[in-house]
Amino acid sequence: MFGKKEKPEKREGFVRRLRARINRGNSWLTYDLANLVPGGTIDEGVLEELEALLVMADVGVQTTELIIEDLRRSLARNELKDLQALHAGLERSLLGILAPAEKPLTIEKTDGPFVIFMIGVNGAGKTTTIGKLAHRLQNEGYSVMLAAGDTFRAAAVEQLQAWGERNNVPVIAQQSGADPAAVIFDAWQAAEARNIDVLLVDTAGRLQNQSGLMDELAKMKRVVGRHDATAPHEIMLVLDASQGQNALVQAEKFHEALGITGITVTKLDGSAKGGILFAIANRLQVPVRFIGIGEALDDMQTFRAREFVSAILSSGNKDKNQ
Ligand SMILES: Nc1nc2c(ncn2[C@@H]2O[C@H](COP(=O)(O)OP(=O)(O)O)[C@@H](O)[C@H]2O)c(=O)[nH]1
Ligand SMILES: [Mg+2]
Repeated sequence: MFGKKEKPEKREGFVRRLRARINRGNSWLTYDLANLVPGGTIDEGVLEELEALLVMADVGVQTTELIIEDLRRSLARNELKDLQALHAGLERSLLGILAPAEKPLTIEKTDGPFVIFMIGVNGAGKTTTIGKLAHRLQNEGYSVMLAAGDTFRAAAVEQLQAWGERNNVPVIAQQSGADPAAVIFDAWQAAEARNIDVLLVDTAGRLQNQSGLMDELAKMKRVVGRHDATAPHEIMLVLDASQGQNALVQAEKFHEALGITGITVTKLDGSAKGGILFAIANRLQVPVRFIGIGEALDDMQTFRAREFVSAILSSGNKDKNQ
């Protein structure tokens, strides 16, 4: 990485908002573990209730199984004596799943621009994430250019141009209906000519059919590879957390067709659950780069496993971890 680091004080504000926004709604994320254990004794029944809560929170059956099995082993070893021990055991288990997914995006020095494709279904937050990421990369000292590869929807190009103006970065676009591969081909040349560090490529989320979309994305990938065989350097899948298990199904399809290298999970503020992050980390084994908790520019930050686990285990305002 050749840019500057993010500022710690920004990080603190984000963690506060993450805690506040993720602990909303009627789910296990707001659930006080104490309610599970009225008598204070941890037994198989408590673990079963916890299991149901995890599944409801979109952690997914397989991943939940992993967590409960882990706790069951602790129970058998008499390590879950009280609520505090259950809390600690759950925290350790959740962290064990999420920690391997914590591999922040680093912008490597490349011959041409470092190319990032933003892919995902309509409405997942691709264009917004590009806007936030452009802002962030500029703060870190990188020069940025945007490519309007979503030529399918008429408003998509304008939306990206608005983000370009807001961040004061150039946007390469053609009229809607143009071949997105041609847009990317041109954008790469423009970025190379202007010595741009990072080229952020917006893409469409829906075509007439799924294979049409995958073919289009694969063609964009090939075309940019003609300029630079190492590009795209990152294929970032954007997933809407409120889609729950559906997000995981989408991810598997995109991964199979294109080989994703990173994930951004958006709208954790709009989801009462958030458990999908554990399913993603466990099932896909692809790094989670960023998480989004709102529409503002600084509502997206680098994913940190420990921070996330601590945020979801803190129950509302009664934060026992602090
Ligand atoms: N609450 C919330 N809304 C978001 C977040 N990220 C994106 N959005 C909103 O989701 C909607 C769709 O985003 P957009 O970037 O257009 O999705 P795209 O179709 O994938 O490009 C917009 O209204 C965004 O403002 C987030 O982290 N939290
Ligand atoms: Mg878009």
